[in-house]
Amino acid sequence: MAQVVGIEIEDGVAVIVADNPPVNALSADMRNELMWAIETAEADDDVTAIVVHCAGRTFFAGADIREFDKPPAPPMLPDLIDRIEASSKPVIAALHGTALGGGFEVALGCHFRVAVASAKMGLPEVKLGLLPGAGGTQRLPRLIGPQKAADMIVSGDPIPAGKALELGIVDEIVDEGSGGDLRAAAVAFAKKAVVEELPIRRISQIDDGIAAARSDMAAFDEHAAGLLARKKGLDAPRACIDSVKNAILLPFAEGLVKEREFFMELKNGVQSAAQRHLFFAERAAQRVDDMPKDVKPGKVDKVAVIGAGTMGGGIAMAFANAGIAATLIDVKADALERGLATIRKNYERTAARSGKGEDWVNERVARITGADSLQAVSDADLIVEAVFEDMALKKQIFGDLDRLSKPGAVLATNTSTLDVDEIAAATGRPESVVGMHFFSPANVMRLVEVVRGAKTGFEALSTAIAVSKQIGKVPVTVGVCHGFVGNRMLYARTRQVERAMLEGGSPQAIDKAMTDFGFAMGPLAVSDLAGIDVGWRARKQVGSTIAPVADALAEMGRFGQKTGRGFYLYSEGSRRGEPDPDLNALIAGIAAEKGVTRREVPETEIVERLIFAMVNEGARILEEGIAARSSDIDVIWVFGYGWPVQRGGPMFHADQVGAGVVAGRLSELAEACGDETLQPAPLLAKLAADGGTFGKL
Ligand code: T1G
Repeated sequence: MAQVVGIEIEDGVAVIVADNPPVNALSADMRNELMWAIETAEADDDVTAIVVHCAGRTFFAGADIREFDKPPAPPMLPDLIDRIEASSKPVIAALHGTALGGGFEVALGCHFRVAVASAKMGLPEVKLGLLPGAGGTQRLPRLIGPQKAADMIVSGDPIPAGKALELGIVDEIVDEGSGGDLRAAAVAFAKKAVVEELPIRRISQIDDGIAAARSDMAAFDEHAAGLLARKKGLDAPRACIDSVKNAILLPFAEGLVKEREFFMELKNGVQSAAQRHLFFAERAAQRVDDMPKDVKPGKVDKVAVIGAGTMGGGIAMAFANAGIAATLIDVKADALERGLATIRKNYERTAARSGKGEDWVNERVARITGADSLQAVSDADLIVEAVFEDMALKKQIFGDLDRLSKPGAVLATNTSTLDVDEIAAATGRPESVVGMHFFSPANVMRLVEVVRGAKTGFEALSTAIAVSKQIGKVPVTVGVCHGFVGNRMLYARTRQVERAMLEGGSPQAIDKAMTDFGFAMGPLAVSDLAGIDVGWRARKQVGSTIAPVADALAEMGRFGQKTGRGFYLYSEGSRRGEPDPDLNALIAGIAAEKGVTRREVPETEIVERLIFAMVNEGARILEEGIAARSSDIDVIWVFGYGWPVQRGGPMFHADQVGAGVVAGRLSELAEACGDETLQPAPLLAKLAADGGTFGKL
């Protein structure tokens, strides 16, 4: 039996110490040995109380997600937790790090909980397409009330120890700042429980919190409806609510059985498989396979951002939010002033929404300094160029940066499509040049495409990845091509959106097809939101003609929400677009010019053309080595473009549909629509022929 659990006796207190790096996941071995430990401690007459403690950086961070696709191995976690709770001797959980999921459920099975102030705890299962499956939906409502429990379980977000103390989840907080030692505090608490004969508190037997709720189910249902309002298309949140409701209405044992049924149904469903895939894909995406082990990222204490426009301002905020001092540079004084004013307005809006005060706004704003000269880059460890998409301008700026920035500084460009190698060639230090493609709004969207140029050095690459993580982003390393990965696939989709419109699909039918698929917004509504002119300018840079309708609208000054008219009409102050009866005639006119025959385009065909065209482009991207793994493409589309998490990403989705089906439909559509770009890419055709999957490449 692998030794992941030990027992150390201190003055009659059995300290059970678990040690299973990196996060003390509750693997089968761990569960086995914890069961042995609790039974051994309880059977030992010299033991008067028990502490459950974890070595390393965190208390149990949950069940071992890697085990979910294997046959279940006893003891099952709910049984272990029931055994802990049944102990006749007081059991104290000593919490540090992130007590999450099954780890938090173990803590709830203990009779008392002591935590360091920096500890966090929660039930993130919903983010894996699951629900707490080891009693969490039955114990937490009994401890803090069903509505507060539902908030934690449906959001999946952890809470700090202080909040847990307020809620009555934690009994004592240990202040490490004053040298408090968690283990010693937990042992002391255990001794106190014995000396003062504290009644052993088994949460499964607490009823008053839910008895009150039982008499007003309407209140719970109303609260639940509010929690589910923004969870359209997701199975797990609904199951979370139903299971919490069972805690109110059913005896504990029955509620536990139902919880297990919900858990197994979700675990075996495609939505959880998709979200578990993304959990590991997000982590894999941060690995660069050929990065030498001894390469260390550079420290980034100071960032300079060039260009005070929407992107530059958002990028400066992203660094400031993580406590990194940022200098926002714009040689045009009015642009700089506007940019800084926008940043302040953004923080004021956030403060108003979250109840933070003026001091918080001023403290954030103070982290961003304005400057009107490139000289201001001289002491920056990282410079992010975020001017508009003009190659000549970017090359000129990088030539200046070469002269003005300090040795070893990382020179990053936020270009969304242009050739990073060409930009690097404008400097004498191409090894320091890398792309860091942020997504608008840059202070919100988590994706950063880290673009590795042919000459980008490992130090610069490692620094860009590490600092992206440091500011809470999800970095994915990609290669150089027009549009890198995300935008290149977006162009493939845009081409099909436009062709579907010319052939007869209305903007609202196309958007509905995508929102029915699971996107929060359809592509045309997104265009109106971001500004049709943004794509129009980028296409003009490269002479692209894939979007004749969008280009026609832009040339008419119909940029979308910002001008009140785009693909939809927006009444004053409204962000909700209404169909424009004149648009159909405009589209029909362009179709006639291009000799396109109009027809009814079924929703299924719209979905297949848009999604399979993206998959096809993803296959080409993999063939060319622009993305290192198919799961990187999934991460890019989920974190950069809002691909529905319950569908795991374009390549995961293609694997669910089957390469043969995708390739077959693409061939048919290429024929029927006379569009050669829809012919299956060689890699896709090969997977179709071999019965392979992108995930197993
Ligand atoms: N199982 C297996 N591996 C895990 C894991 C887990 N629960 N959590 C992390 N890892 C791996 C991760 O893949 C990475 O591996 C390494 O640990 C470091 O993780 C019954 C059913 C704890 C906040 O959802 O949120 O309990 O890449 O890079 O940034 O009701 O990991 O090095 O090979 O993320 O410091 C519920 C998931 C499970 C927590 C640490 N628990 N983990 O973040 O490190 S379901 C969770 C996290 C459950 C019960 C249900 C984070 C972290 P590698 P990392 P980090």
